[in-house]
Amino acid sequence: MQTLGEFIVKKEHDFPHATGELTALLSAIKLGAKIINRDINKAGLLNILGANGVTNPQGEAQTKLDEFANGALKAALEARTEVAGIASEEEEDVVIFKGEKAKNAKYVVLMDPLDGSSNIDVNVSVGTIFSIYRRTTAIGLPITETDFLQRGRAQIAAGYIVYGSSTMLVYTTGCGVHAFTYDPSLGEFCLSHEAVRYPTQGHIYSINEGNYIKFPLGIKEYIKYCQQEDEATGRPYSSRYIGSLVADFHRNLLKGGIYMYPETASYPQGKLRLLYECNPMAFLAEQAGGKATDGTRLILDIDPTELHQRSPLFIGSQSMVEKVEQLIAESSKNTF
Ligand code: AHM
Ligand code: MG
Repeated sequence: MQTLGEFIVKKEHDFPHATGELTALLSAIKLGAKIINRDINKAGLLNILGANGVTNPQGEAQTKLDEFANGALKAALEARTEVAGIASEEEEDVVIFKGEKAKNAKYVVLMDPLDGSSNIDVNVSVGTIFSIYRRTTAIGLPITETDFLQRGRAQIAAGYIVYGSSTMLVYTTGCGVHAFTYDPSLGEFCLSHEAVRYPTQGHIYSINEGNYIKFPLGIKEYIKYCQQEDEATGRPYSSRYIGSLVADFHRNLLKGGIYMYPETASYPQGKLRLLYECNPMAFLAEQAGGKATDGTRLILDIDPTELHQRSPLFIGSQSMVEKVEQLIAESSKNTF
């Protein structure tokens, strides 16, 4: 059995100039994940379910657990010398850590501390998403928001923790995707899936079909395509939608499938956030042989302009993403 810590150190030895800083940073995320895992597992007993009466920067109701998870991860990262600052779905502005060590720290971290948190009150899987970049401001100077507004392609590492029937941490540093299952009796994440790849042919599509009427024509056509019978591609595909990006992505990664959150009349730019939801998942998808686009552009090639920028997302098995792209290209986009 190999623990996450041992695995990361072993991988670090593959890079001759590695300093161990990224390893230490990933350990901080691991610690934050363990704390979040501990508390969401007994959320119903701790009076930490439900809303906290605050709205987050996107105007969405924040839950007590959103606030708690944000605090836990932020504290774990701030305690380290490797992180200059963070950006979070739950924070209006970037948080620039104070002190000399932060001024000299190499990395910035973007995160969605508790994705799908509206599911937690009913005991459905939720997740934490993280994305790590090297700072762009020179070492020794205070970082600014610009350090966070980098293309997804520049990510050094990204991953998620899914708090499901078991808790798993899945990450990439650009050398494949590796998954670790949490063993609560040991308090350790242990390697369970090395070098994960999407199956060649997926059979699952995940989308909130309640929004069907508001979808662009290309998406409606793709849904029809998924439902048509065809032996060669194994259609009709199964429809599976949890409403937790991390959990839907995770299932589709292991079984083969596509997750879609297109632009709709209610969300003209899509619902998901480019920097701390789409980019990290896109990095993982590409590393697992899949694809992630906003319908026309690769997610990882989009130049961000705002911290909480939204984007449509089509992510999963390559052939499925390419099919939806084809149907989007063939149809007019302005037919809500
Ligand atoms: P959140 O970060 O506020 O939880 O929102 C993101 C979530 C995703 O996890 C999920 O896939 C999507 O929103 C569900 O949205 P909808 O309820 O509109 O289908
Ligand atoms: Mg989210």
